[in-house]
Amino acid sequence: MKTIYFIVLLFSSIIYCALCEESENTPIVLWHGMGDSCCFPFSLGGFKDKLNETLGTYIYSIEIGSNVIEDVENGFFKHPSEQIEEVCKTLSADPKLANGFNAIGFSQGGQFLRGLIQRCPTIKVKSLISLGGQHQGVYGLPRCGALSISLCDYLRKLLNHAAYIDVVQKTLVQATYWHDPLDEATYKKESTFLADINNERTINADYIARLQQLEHLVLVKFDNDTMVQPVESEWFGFYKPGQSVEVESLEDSTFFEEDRLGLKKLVQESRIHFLSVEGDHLRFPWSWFEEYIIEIFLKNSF
Ligand SMILES: *[C@@H]1O[C@H](CO)[C@@H](O)[C@H](O)[C@H]1NC(C)=O
Ligand SMILES: CC(=O)N[C@H]1CO[C@H](CO)[C@@H](O)[C@@H]1O
Repeated sequence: MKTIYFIVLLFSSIIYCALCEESENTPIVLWHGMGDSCCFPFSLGGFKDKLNETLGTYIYSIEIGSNVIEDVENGFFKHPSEQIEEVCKTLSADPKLANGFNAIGFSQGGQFLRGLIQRCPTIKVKSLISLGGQHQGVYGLPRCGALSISLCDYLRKLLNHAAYIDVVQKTLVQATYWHDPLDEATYKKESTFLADINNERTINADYIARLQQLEHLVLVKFDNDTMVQPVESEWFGFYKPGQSVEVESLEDSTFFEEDRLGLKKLVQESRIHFLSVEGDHLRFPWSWFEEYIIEIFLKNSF
């Protein structure tokens, strides 16, 4: 009897260890926000090291261009579609990512990663974590990252008056997700990035299929965000059309009702998660990130 018990114990520990090996944590790809870069030690560089320490897995932080200066500039001036194309090639060629990865987007990096998932068939993303991403765009840029207040002001005025002019759409990244609720028709027609990845003009069935392959879509909203207007965009909500005061949630929107992006399925299957955290744009305590993101979405348990 004792021997059988011992053998069972031995077997279960062998099985246990086999699972142990398999439960190595999934690699992670990071996409930084506006005014930031892949690798500043005080922001994503440090974040990457901390993640690596905690999870012991491969972390790749996306860099657009050949150095951090170009990387920051490209966050303002290189069209998201070009950025996505470049990133699609880089990630598809990385053998360490071939079995799939989790993706974490910071601010505009959130909607760019979503665009990447929808457009790049040669990568496999398990879950997308969007930290303050603007999935219905912005109608206001009260503060804009590393730029000075006066430059931000200029940017905002420019966007308010000229966001949908061809040359601005082509040269200013933030114009490509400028969403004017007073003129939805022009936004849908002229936005060269957001209106496309949100299927506002036509329904691209590939976009829907690829988004629906995600295990989880995690949307994090910063309750006291002073950079994003309206902040509900971080949860796929936006202003009700025709005005810029009242906001509506994703589930109350026509966009959801028409199911333009196939999000109903993700909602029904509880694969879309609306998380909020107190604090300004991208200001979250590491302890919060560990408890609500790492433990739940980034650790492979069995
Ligand atoms: C942040 O926003 C929440 C929800 O709107 C509010 O309850 C809280 O008091 C705010 N915190 C700060 C520090 O402003
Ligand atoms: C940048 C990076 O991903 N570095 C390391 C993270 O941790 C693993 C395992 O400890 C290393 O193999 C990576 O090179």
